[in-house]
Amino acid sequence: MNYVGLSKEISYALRHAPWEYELELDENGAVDVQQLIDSLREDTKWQFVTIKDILKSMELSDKKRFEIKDGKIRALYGHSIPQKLIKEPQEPPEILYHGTARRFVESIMKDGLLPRGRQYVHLSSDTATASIVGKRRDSSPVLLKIYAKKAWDDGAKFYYGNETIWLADNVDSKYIED
Ligand code: HQG
Repeated sequence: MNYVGLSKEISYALRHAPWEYELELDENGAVDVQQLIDSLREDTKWQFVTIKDILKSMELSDKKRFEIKDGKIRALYGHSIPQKLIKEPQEPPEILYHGTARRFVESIMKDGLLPRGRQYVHLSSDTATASIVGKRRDSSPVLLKIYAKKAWDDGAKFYYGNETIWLADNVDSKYIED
């Protein structure tokens, strides 16, 4: 079983294109695991996929991308679907980080962090995670320091993703340090 491939396909289905899988996400972005399995099985590549394979791919994964609860599975972050998911704002840590490419920094320091293709801006709780995120786009990424608690105190909304990822609607450049 190609566990990385399975994780990528589930990410695509739950974050970006549930309709391609005839899945309807609830207001939290969750769907019955069995429905997801039935849908994946229509593809010969995943015709024998089981819940055990999904659990194994989550266990082997470098990141905590999904959560399974009460028979339902959801992506914890990364969504681009038009349906805005319900998330409860939560007070963030004092400082968060954002790893990005050098070529984006000027624009970010001017316009702030914008969600771009996704529903939320993605922030990291530690520099190691931010560095991994940034390296997807630049071999020497820039780690921006985000004064998250200050932004929260001023009314900006933050949302918990997982132990290392926080989400925000956007981040004004006055809370960002290059
Ligand atoms: C940039 C992966 C110019 C921003 C990762 C980023 C993460 C701006 C890019 C998760 C900008 C958007 C999300 C502005 C933001 N001007 N550039 N004003 N505002 N940007 O992929 O945070 O492996 O949507 O810096 O690890 O890179 O898929 O966001 O470079 O956790 O599970 O616009 O996706 O997780 O890129 O990554 P993305 P991201 P997975």
